[in-house]
Formats: sequence, C-alpha cells, structure tokens
Amino acid sequence: MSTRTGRTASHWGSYIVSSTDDEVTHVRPVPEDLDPSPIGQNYRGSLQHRSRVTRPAVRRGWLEGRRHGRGTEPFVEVSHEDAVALIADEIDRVRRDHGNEAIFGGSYGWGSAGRFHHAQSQVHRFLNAAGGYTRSFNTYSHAADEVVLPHLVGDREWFLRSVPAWSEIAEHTEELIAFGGLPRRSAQINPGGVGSHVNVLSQIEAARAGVRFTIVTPVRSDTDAELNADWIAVRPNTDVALMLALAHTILQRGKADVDFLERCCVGWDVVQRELRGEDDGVVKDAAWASEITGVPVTRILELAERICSRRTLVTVTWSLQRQHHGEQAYWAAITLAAMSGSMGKPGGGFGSGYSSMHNAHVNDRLSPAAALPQGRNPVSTYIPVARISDLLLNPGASFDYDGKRSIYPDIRLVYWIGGNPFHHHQDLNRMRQAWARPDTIIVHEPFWNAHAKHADIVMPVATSLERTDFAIGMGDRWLGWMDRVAEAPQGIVTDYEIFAAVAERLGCGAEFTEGRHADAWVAELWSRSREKAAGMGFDLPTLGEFRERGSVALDMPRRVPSAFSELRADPVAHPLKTPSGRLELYSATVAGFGYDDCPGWARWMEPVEWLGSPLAERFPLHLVSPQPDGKLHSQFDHGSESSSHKRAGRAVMRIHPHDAAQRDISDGDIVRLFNDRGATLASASIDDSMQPRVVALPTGAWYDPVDAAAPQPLDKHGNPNVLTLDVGTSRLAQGPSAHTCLVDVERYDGELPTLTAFDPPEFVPASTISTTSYEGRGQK
Ligand SMILES: Nc1nc2c(c(=O)[nH]1)N[C@H]1C(S)=C(S)[C@@H](COP(=O)(O)OP(=O)(O)OC[C@H]3O[C@@H](n4cnc5c(=O)[nH]c(N)nc54)[C@H](O)[C@@H]3O)O[C@H]1N2
Ligand SMILES: Nc1nc2c(c(=O)[nH]1)N[C@H]1C(S)=C(S)[C@@H](COP(=O)(O)OP(=O)(O)OC[C@H]3O[C@@H](n4cnc5c(=O)[nH]c(N)nc54)[C@H](O)[C@@H]3O)O[C@H]1N2
Ligand SMILES: [Mo]
Repeated sequence: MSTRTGRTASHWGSYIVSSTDDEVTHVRPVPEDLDPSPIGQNYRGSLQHRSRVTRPAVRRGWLEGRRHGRGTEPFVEVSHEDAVALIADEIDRVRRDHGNEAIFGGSYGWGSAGRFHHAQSQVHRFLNAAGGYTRSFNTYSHAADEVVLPHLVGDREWFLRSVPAWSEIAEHTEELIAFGGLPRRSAQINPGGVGSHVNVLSQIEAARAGVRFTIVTPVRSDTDAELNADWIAVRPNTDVALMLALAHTILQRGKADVDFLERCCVGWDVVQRELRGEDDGVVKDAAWASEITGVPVTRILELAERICSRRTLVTVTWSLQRQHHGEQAYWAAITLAAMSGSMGKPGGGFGSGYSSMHNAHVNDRLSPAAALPQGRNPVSTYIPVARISDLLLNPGASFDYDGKRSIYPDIRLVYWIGGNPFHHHQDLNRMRQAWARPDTIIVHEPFWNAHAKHADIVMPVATSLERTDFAIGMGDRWLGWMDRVAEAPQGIVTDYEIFAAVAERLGCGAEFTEGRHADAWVAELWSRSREKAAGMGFDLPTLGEFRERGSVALDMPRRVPSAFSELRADPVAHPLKTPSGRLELYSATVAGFGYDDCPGWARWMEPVEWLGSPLAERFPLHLVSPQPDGKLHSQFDHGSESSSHKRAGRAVMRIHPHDAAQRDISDGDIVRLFNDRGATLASASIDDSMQPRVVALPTGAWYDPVDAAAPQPLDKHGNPNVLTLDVGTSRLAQGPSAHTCLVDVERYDGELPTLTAFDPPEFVPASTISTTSYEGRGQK
C-alpha cells in the first residue's frame, strides 16, 4: 500500500490531498483559506472511478470509414502508439487536402488550474506548431459584455478593474442594487486558482457596515442570507425594461445628474428621446415597465428615489448578458448609473460580476506568472465562441460580428481538450446534428463524459492531481504549488506528452517541446515568473523553496484610479478610449453597424422567448440554468459533493409551490422538463424562493440520453442544455443566450430509466472491425 500527501490547487481553492494506492482518500483545505469551498471533496474516490478513461479508444465506425454513428457506436481500445499515429496522420491528411483552416481548435473550456498543463495553452501551442487552426473569440461567461463594453467605455479591462472594491463599498456605498443577485455559490470559483476565499466575507462586512442590499432576480436565494437583502422579483430577461423605467422616473423627477451626463457622456439627448418615447411613441415609465417585468409600479418609483438620492452602486451579474439581447442589460445599467448622481464618486456607479467569480472586486493583484508561449497562428478564420453549431452546420455561410462580416470555414477535424461542449453549449440536440458533420473529432479527457462518448478518438489524460505544476489565480494573492499526489493509471500521460508524441510524428516535435520534458517546462516557467516578479520589484523563492513551502503570498496590488472619478473630475484631461473620449451612452459606431437587434443605445427589445411572448402559451415557465453549487460546470460530477446536491441521482429543479400544485407535483417527484428542442428528467424541489412561473435547473449534470440514436432523446440526468436556445445575443457579440428559454414541466410517472452517465461506453475487440482495419488506416 502506498500513501502520499501533498498540495493541490484548483479553480475552487487549494487543498492538502492524501491518496492511497493512487486514489484520493482525504481532502483538507489549506490553512490560509478563510472560507474554504466544499467542492474539493469531489476528488475523493474520483481518480479510479469507473468513468475514468483508461486506454486510448477509437470509435468503431470511424475506423471503418464512417462519419455517422458518433455517440452511439462502441469503441475499440488501441495502444498509445497506434492512437498517436492515427491522430498525426489524420491531422496531416486534413491540412494537406483542406488546409489548416479546416481544423477547429477553438476548444473552449476551463480545464484545470496549473500554469504549464493549462489545456488551452497546450492545444493552441500544438496546433500552431502544426500549421494553425480556426479559433474562437470571447467566452461563454461574458461574450456580450466583452464586445459591447469597449464601445461604451473604451478599455474594458481597465474599466472593470477600476470599479469599487468591496472595501470601498463598505466605506462609502449606501445602496447596492444587484441585478441578478449576488449568488454565494458562484464566488467559490476563480480562474487559475484562489488561495483564500474572502469574497462572501467581504460582502457580509459591507452589510454590517450598513450597506443596504437590493437584489433584482427571479430567485430570492441568490444571495447570502446575512446580507438581509430586499428582493425584487423580476421576470427573467426583462431587466432592461426595469432599468429604463428607473431612468425615466429619475428624469421625470428632475434628478438626473445632468452635469455628468452633459460633460462626460455622449448621447444624453438620445437617452431622453428613448425614455420619453419620442421616436416610438412608447413612454418608458413605471407603468409600462410594470406590465413587462411584473414589478409593481410603487416598487419601481421607490427604488428610483433611493437610487438618485443616495450613494448607489448598480451591479449586474454576468448571467444578465447570457441571454438574447444581452448587450442591452449592460448598456441600460450603465445609462442608469450615469444618471444616478453616483457615477465617479466613491462607492458609486456601475460594476459587474461582483459575485460571479471569486476575485471580482476583492482581489486585484498583478500577476508575475509567465505563460507557455503559444507560437503564431497563421490561419485567420474564427468564430464567436458560442457559434460552434452554426459553424459546423453552415460551412460557407456568412455571419456578423462586431461590425465585421465573415464566412464559416468548412471544418473537417475538431480537436478539443479541456472543455466540454456537451456541458456548455445550448440546444444539445441541435449540437448533436452539428457534431455529425466533421470527418473526425479528437478529444483528450480524463473521464467518459458525453464529450468523450461523442468523439472518434479519445485520449486518456492525467488529471491535475497526477502531475506537477503551479497555480496563480487571476488577480489572486496566493501562488500555489501543485504536487503530484497520485500516479496516473498505467499508460496514461499528460496532454503535453500526447502532443509531444503527435508533434514528433508530424515533424514539428522540436518546435513544440523545445527539447524539454514537462517538469523541465514547469521549472522554466517558474524561473521566468521569478524574473518577471523581480522586474516588478518582488522576490519569489526558488522552485525548491516554493515546493517546500507550498504557497507564497505575493502582494502586488494593482492600483487603478476609478475610471469615472477621473472622467468626472476632468473629461478633457482624462478621456476614455472611446471615439469621443467620453462615456458613450450613444455609440455612433454601433449605430453605424445597422443591426436591428443591437441599436446604438440602450433599448428594451423583446427576447425571442420570454414570459410575455406567444410561445408562453405552450411553454408557460421560464427556465434559468444557473451555475451548480457542488462543482465547477461538469467537472467531477461523479464526485461526492456534486452527488450530494442531487436527488435520486438527478439534478434538482426548483419550482414555486403554486406552479407545482397546478401540475400535481410534490417535493421529490421526478419531473420531465420539455419544450420543442428537447426534454430532461430532474427531481422537483418545491421552493417559495422562486418567482412564480420561473424554474431553475443548474448546469453540470453529464448529458445522458435514453436512446442516443434518436433525434431528440430524453436526457435522464437533468442537463438544462437539452432545452436551452442556441441563438447569438445579437449580431454585435453573438454571445450565448442560455438564460432565454421557455419550458413546461410535468410529473414523470413512467419507469425511471437507469442512469448511465458515469458508465464507460461499450468496447469491442479490434478483430470485429470490417472494411478498413485500424492498422491500415493508421499507416495511410
Ligand atoms: N445553460 C447554461 N449553459 C452554460 C452556462 C449557463 O449559465 N447556462 N454557463 C456557461 C459558462 S459561463 C461556461 S464558462 C461554460 C463552461 O463550460 P466548460 O468550461 O466546457 O465546462 P467544464 O466542465 O469546466 O469542462 C472542462 C472539461 O475539461 C476536462 N479537463 C479538466 N482538466 C483537464 C486537463 O488537464 N486536460 C484535459 N484534456 N481535459 C481536462 C474536464 O474533465 C471537463 O470535461 O458553460 C456555459 N454553459
Ligand atoms: N459553484 C460554481 N460557481 C461558479 C461556476 C460553477 O460552475 N460552479 N462557474 C463560474 C463561471 S465560469 C461563471 S462565468 C460565473 C457565472 O456567474 P453568473 O453569471 O453570475 O452566474 P449564474 O448562476 O449563471 O447566474 C446568476 C443568477 O442570475 C439570475 N438570473 C438569470 N437570468 C436572469 C435575468 O434575466 N434577470 C435577472 N435579474 N436575474 C437572472 C439567476 O437566478 C442566477 O441565479 O460563475 C462562476 N462560478
Ligand atoms: Mo463562465
């Protein structure tokens, strides 16, 4: 029996992990973590779980030369060497016959923490060495805001860093109005790692210091109870109407901050015309918004009064822009903040993502981290990240994006590591059709999730617990060492080692590895990080000392003056990086694009689906699909913490008692959620913290179809993305619209199908392959 104890770091925190015979037995938070996340408990028993991919596997039909059959056919296990040869030869065939733009390497996903073994860095460096690939832009997290904010404020990164931090809020803010709430579960996560969780503690301190919190969301529990927040229940996807009515009320009462609006902004005239309805004949007053949002007129008037008479911070969660016309939520919130009188004053104005990610506005430190160099991608074709199904379904079609018009290339090969599109993408039944199009799909995965099961070539990989690395979370104070706390099962190597072998066969091995083994790269990146820190005037320990100590606190605060306080003080001396130098409440650039779904100023436009649309007669409930409590996305869904948030093995859907009673649904019943796009089973939780006619089903349950060959199979496990809508936020950003989705729910009285999400696929021996043998294909 061999036991080991060491440190690891993850997107959800750092832990001391013990293993016996290479399986995790104990997980303890590191001592410096003030509010550790239970998500780390998922590691226990996960490494040798039956869902582990243990050998390279190739879909039988692919070996027989067929494209169709993904997700339904058995796999043939092959040797590592044979798999490497199949991958290299297929990449070579595609780039020779179709050019490198026929390779999609956009490969979105969070992967694991660790500077060197970062999956996206690895795949992009590898594909660049192999001649390039079609890439993806922006994120699922905040694509719409990434594209729209630069038009309003110029430098988005700088602007988001300069919004009030929690310490400033505690001192100066009187009213914090949080559209989308401040869900405490989301703040467990920070990309690249988090040494100590302090976000929710900072929120509570602000509440104790007297900040009054108001959350505007369809889910009352979207906040820590200690904040004592007022709840304004809003119909999903209607926040813009509410914001405009608040703005209209402020305008009517003569309380708009005309000085700031006229000196520091452009477009105040357009905003007034919009609010007064001078062009469309619709006055955006409280009565108008009450009809749309379901918020009583008196509450709108009262909230408007507080906003313009007290030091107010208006915040929006990222979820508000993960919906149809998501650009407008940010635009309207900034417009409201600009009118409030608090913009550019301590603790006031606008900010986003306060609880969407741990370090948002609690930690903002400079990073000394050196990144793995990516090389150069000579291919220029791209997609906005959430247009993946459109790309595969419509080669040659044109699409709009931020003022440009581009063409979807014809993708023959998809190479995806460190992400799970069967987790993250909307309308999975549509995506499965798209998935049937390319010649070849190659995936590296530690576990047999749906992404692996729908691939042609699956390479098993070591998890972050089975390799050595170091983590530096975005903005974080702590640098964390990552020990190899277990050995990967026999024959399983890291992404890096797989790419090194494939690159070798493709003739670009030296370019990819530069002659270094993985651990030599870790040492190299650490020494480059030390140099970088030294250049900034900070000392980092040697690699040996770092490993010994396990973590290092590095205080390199990034001091950014408030974008808007400088602007307010002197807009000529401190212009924003916009065409006008001012805050563009009206953007001539965006207006000039001529998009009917994204005009050049904040506007309420009905989303394609919402509780006010005709479709609500057939599907009367709005589905929101928030982030899951017990895990990050789909990662370690087989773990104990994730399982503890399920019932009868299914994800839990929350529903208001009234909606449940109407449908004869009792707490704990298995229910079927459905619409025209698909259907899934979940366990019903009757919960009066839900707004009536809204149901919430978290993301993350591994997609588990009853009959994978059917066009619209029932998902057994509670994955909301079989129901969600796959349209761009608008022609401007083309972001995902996950939170725009109508459904209905019924009690499921049928026989409960057995869960197979965590079972490996069927394997058949290589001898059963007809036509082309895999040896033949591999040597082609
Ligand atoms: N309906 C709905 N859908 C959503 C959202 C929503 O709000 N509603 N939110 C969206 C958002 S914001 C995001 S960011 C996405 C997240 O979507 P993803 O980032 O795609 O989700 P993850 O589950 O984190 O995927 C990571 C995958 O990488 C694997 N992995 C981990 N480490 C490694 C490694 O070192 N090497 C390799 N090869 N693989 C590794 C894991 O096993 C897992 O399968 O989901 C989006 N989808
Ligand atoms: N535990 C955990 N934390 C996570 C993640 C995870 O997977 N697990 N993922 C991380 C990632 S990648 C991201 S991008 C962030 C995302 O962070 P967010 O976008 O902030 O998180 P969500 O859970 O998608 O949405 C937050 C809340 O918005 C509300 N909401 C939905 N639609 C509307 C609407 O139209 N109007 C209003 N007013 N409210 C609405 C929902 O009730 C939901 O609870 O979370 C991060 N944190
Ligand atoms: Mo995200």
